[in-house]
Amino acid sequence: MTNLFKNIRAKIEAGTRISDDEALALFACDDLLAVGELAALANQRVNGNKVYFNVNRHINYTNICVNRCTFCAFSREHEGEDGGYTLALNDILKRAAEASTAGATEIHMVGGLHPDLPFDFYLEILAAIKADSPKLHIKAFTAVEIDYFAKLTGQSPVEVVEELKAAGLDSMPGGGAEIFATEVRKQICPEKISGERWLEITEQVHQAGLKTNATMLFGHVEDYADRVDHLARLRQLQDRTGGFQAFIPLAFQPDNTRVRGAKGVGGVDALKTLAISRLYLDNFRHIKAYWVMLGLKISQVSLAFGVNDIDGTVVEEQIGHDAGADSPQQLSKEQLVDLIRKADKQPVERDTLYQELRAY
Ligand code: V47
Ligand code: SF4
Repeated sequence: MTNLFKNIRAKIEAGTRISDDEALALFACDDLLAVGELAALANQRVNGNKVYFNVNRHINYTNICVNRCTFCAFSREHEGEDGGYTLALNDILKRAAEASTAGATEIHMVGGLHPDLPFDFYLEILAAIKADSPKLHIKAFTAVEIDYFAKLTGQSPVEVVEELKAAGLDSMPGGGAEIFATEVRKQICPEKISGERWLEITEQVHQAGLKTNATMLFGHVEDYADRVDHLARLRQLQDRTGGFQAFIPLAFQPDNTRVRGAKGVGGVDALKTLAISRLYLDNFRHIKAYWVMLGLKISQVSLAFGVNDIDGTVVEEQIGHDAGADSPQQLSKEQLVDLIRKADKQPVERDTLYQELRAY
């Protein structure tokens, strides 16, 4: 084992990448602190002591979804079902205006695949938010929605992205990636686009000039080899496009879901997964701890395990909370700054494209 750590340290110092086998060995090893120390070293070399956060607001316009992934406690089949909803355009605009007034720089907007809403609805939302609050960056939709809109309109994903861009889309979040391996997708999201399709559409989005993030939903039915395969495919795509900004491992929340036997993610697994992501994804500058799913304490500790981004104020979150996340709904800027400072790091407020707005 010591050889493993020695070799990886030498690779970090030489700026060469770790192999799939080494990543697997790290997942299998019990020495969390040794993995974390290496990840902290790798992070320090590119990001120094800075930890980024932003002031943002999530808007989930509808939870009606034709996919019904088994891990998703958020979605409903139709409007009449208990808890089913679709926000009216005015409600969406109200939330965006409130965000803008509160100093937000970003709207993070995703939702279910609604069977009846026309593509124009989404174009209208983008254009109306931009008209009201031109300075807000709109980070919205994922490869899953792009594929759905393409089917809905008979257009290619590239044509869909161009229309969304023209209406106001500025970048895309990293959702829908889950775990790329086909066998895992069959169990947790049989209706969702394949991992290959997610990667193909994301490549086209990058080519169209939009930055995106990438996520990995972990802690359900996948094994370590599936996680490494997921990371490997992301590293390859990033080599080709450079279009990913941040990687965000999402800790699975099991309540109200239909994933059998999954117990949720422990702190050790969460920290190890974040640290290995930092070590393996040498071409991703930012590794993000999404505090909604990880909880505040693990998120804070992760800043010593290779993480350099702690997401934002969020304000209203449905997807994780419907599945039992016990984190708060929102954090103030002051709380984020305090959390980062107490981890002995320098808080830096950023915009969506990682331009530094204020260092604390
Ligand atoms: O794609 C669904 C996940 C994602 C559960 O890009 C669940 O900046 C845990 O992608 N337990 C949406 N996770 C959230 C997302 C995201 C969040 C924050 C920042 C960014 C970013 C992206 O949530 C879905 C799915 O993978 N999800 N159900 C659950 N029970
Ligand atoms: Fe629909 Fe997304 Fe939930 Fe899957 S994760 S059921 S695609 S809202």
